[in-house]
Amino acid sequence: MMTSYDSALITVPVSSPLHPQAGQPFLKGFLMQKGFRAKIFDTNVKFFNWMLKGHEFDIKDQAYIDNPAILLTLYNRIEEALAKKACKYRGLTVDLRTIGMDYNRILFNEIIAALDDQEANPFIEFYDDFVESELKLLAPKIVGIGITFQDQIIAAFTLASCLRKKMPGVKIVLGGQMITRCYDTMLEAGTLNHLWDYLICWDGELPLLDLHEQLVNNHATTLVNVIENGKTSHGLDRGAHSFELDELSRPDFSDLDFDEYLFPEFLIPLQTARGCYGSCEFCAIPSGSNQGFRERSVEKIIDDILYVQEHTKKKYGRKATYFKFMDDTSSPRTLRLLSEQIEQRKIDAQWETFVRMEKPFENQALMEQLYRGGCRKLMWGLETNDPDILKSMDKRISPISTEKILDAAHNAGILNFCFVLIGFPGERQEQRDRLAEFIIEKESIHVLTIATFDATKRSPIQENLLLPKKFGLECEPPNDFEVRLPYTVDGKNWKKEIVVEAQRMLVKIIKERPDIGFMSLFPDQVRGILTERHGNTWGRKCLTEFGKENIQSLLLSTEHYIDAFENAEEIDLAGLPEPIKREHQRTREDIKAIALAIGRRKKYETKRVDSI
Ligand code: B12
Ligand code: SF4
Repeated sequence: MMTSYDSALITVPVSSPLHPQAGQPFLKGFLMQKGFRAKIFDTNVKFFNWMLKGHEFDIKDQAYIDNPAILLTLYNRIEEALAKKACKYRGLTVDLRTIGMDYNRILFNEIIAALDDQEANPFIEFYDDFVESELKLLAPKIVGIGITFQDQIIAAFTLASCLRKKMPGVKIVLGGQMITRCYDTMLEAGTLNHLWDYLICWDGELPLLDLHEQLVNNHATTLVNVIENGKTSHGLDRGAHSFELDELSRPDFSDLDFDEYLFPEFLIPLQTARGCYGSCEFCAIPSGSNQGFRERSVEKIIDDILYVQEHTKKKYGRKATYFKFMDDTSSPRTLRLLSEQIEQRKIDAQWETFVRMEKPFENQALMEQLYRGGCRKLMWGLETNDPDILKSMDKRISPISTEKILDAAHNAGILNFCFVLIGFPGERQEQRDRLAEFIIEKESIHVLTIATFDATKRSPIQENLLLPKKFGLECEPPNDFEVRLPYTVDGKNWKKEIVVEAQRMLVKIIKERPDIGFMSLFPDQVRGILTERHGNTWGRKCLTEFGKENIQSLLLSTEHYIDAFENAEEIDLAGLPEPIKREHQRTREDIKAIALAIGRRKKYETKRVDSI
């Protein structure tokens, strides 16, 4: 007999199909610990496998790791197969990182329109089948749907719509970063209200537990950070119900089938911390979690690793060895203690994480310790090397320290991935040129991604009313699922200018540093594992061996892209390097929104002038 469940927690497409997302295993682990029966479904990876039906890829073949060029071919073949299947739907494009649809996922009305359009929306057929053949059998009282990325929005509401038809009694709970950021506009518009019963904001563990107490055990509980559909007041407080990571015994991965992921090894998401103690002007990441920087104790992180290794050994006959800490930022102290434990206890585990350019990392001995204790890749918020811009950003790092840190990590064998940010308001061309030179010369930068400045909802620069005057920044109020707000700097469409500048900079960098260009062809998730096998300069080594032609065609298509972009021509995305392809969709969306906003403002100003 099939056991019934209290809840099903569902990851929806599209996010990376190379590994599971972290949210659901954390939520399930906590609910199980409190005595509730929850089951996770990663319908993201199931959707990718559904799209790839009929194509055979021996994804677990270790030859992929031995030879990065073969791995690259594998991912190209997968993307070709995805593109072929996507053609069956009007306006659909799907690759390993993004989805494009005929409907704008950001606008509530367009989301509603997508829910009944079988010709354009593949999720209708996909979820009809999933709900009928898998979910109904479990008879859960609650279905929780996580929406972390904008790319997941249409799939999430298609699932909700299907649940309303096929399982009308089930309570639909939405949570995750998109809900935390956009619950206000959702409530104000009400357009999607028939598709959810509860929204949960910030960390989900405690509010979801309260909801289980109420809906499953019929206990009267005060709901904090839960929005009940139909009620006019809600107990929302980012400072309350903060989840201390040590309250969790362990995240629970048992429902996931790691053989489904499009990745030769297992990549396991864990966390050493929640929140961030930085307060960079442009960044909304800290506002996505409850207040405070909260760390998991090293002892518990080690337990998580050992438990996952035991579980994978038992279930798949081989243990997981590669871990990714899905932190906003990890502290130097915890990473040091963790690496000491891994080394002393001879645990076969490698890991990567997100870090701030902080002084303790300058220390060569610390970096070597981190390497011996499993660290293979660090993702740094470099942003720029210009001291004035860093100060305006309130980044609290210095260029001198930055160089020392990158060199120390490089010398220790760790792969340095840098986030670069172009176009912070006030930035000048000569500052960008110096940054490009710095990157080209700094061989200890192995790979990077260049983003352009966004006025992000709930970032300090957007929230602080005094700052717009200082930076000449003016933003439109957020609508619908908009998290990057249309903005102008000194009345100009700054975004359009800096997007082109960022692309030019990327081309210049790739030309001078084809090793960076080569590495950027690979999905981010495989870079750390390739470092474990081939060292942190595998980009350079492979380039001489196989990559030159690849890079040349990459450069040509990139230059063509920039011309096409400037002239607003139709663009062929195949063959572009990852950072440009990824940014393309959202850039197009943003520039459209900004142009509309400027148009609206001009209309308003003309009206005012006319009336005066
Ligand atoms: C690690 C990370 C990545 C990794 C892995 C992503 C992945 N596929 O899992 C990498 C580097 C690959 C990545 C890439 C991107 N990322 Co990212 N990433 C993060 C980061 C730092 C942590 C995410 C995480 O796992 N957190 C840990 C888990 C435990 O937290 P959580 O998911 O938030 O879940 C908690 C709650 O939200 C809630 N919750 C979640 N689901 C549910 C469901 C229910 C039912 C309930 C009740 C509650 C609930 O409870 C959970 C536990 O408390 C976040 C920042 C952040 N703080 O979230 C950005 C973040 C999610 N990324 C972001 C972005 C924009 C991207 C990219 C689109 C960037 C780009 N332009 O390419 C890509 C897209 C990747 C993709 N297609 O998969 C944005 C999303 C913002 C938004 N929604 O608009 C964030 C918030 C950072 C930011 N810029 O502000 N990212
Ligand atoms: S940019 Fe990084 S360090 Fe700065 S606030 Fe955001 S997550 Fe924290």
